[in-house]
Amino acid sequence: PKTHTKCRGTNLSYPRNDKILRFPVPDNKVSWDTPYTGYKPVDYTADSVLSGPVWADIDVRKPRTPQPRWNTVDGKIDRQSHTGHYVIDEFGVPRNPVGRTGVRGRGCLGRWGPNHAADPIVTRWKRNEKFEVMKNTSNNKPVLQFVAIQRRDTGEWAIPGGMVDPGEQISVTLKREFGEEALNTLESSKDEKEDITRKLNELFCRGEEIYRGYVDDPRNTDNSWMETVAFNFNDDDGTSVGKFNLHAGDDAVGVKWTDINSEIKLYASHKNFIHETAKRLGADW
Ligand code: RP5
Ligand code: MG
Ligand code: MG
Repeated sequence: PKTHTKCRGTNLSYPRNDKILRFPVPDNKVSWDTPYTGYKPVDYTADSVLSGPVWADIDVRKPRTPQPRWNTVDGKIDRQSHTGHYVIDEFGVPRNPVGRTGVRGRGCLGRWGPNHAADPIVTRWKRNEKFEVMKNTSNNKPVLQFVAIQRRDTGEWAIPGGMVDPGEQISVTLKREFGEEALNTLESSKDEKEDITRKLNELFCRGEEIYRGYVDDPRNTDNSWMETVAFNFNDDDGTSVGKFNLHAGDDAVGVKWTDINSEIKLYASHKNFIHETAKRLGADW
């Protein structure tokens, strides 16, 4: 993307900490190529990150700290960006490839540089009581629905995506996060889990890649940002996902089949991924 909007703004507070306000970055000052004299982003890394959980890096800006291997696979951690080679800035940390955000440090993200996620876009055609596919009467295009979750952190509706664990295959992350957030597998019994795994394997074996790259996520900073790989799994004849019992789990507080159209409001840049999915499947928008 050429710019981002959800991770900058005047008087915009940082997620999960409303005391941290982003330094304003006007549209024409996003690019690092444009000088911005007086640019003083706040330096913020959340306590939850500084306390050293397994999913976070150490503060590499401290002197005599071993440095990660940027722009490559560093042990099990993928520090490559889908956007290409990123720059290491004057503080020795990665620079956001899209531009300024008004915050430096890591905010509440664990990794310096790209933080990799995967987004499963699970879709079906909207059907009436007679199981007929419903159409938008003005253009005769079929209406698509997708499984959306409501995020605990911002309350916004979103694709049930999540972070790729170090060394984890994307295909595994997609299934795992869908299971955790939309089917609550973290709290289901062993039998239920086996049943869900079987059905998920069926549906998730045929997916279409929709997007791979930077996400305009409200947590992004000048030095840490979200990237994702989004895949669409469409239950074309309505016989597979329809059987699932949706049940919000983990960081999701709600889950539902959501009609897709241009009015939809979603977290981060998820609307773009949903639009792309609708286009590919020839659905109403
Ligand atoms: C977004 O954050 C990604 O597109 C993905 O949906 C999500 C991953 O973060 P968590 O859901 O784990 O917070 O940028
Ligand atoms: Mg999750
Ligand atoms: Mg998630």
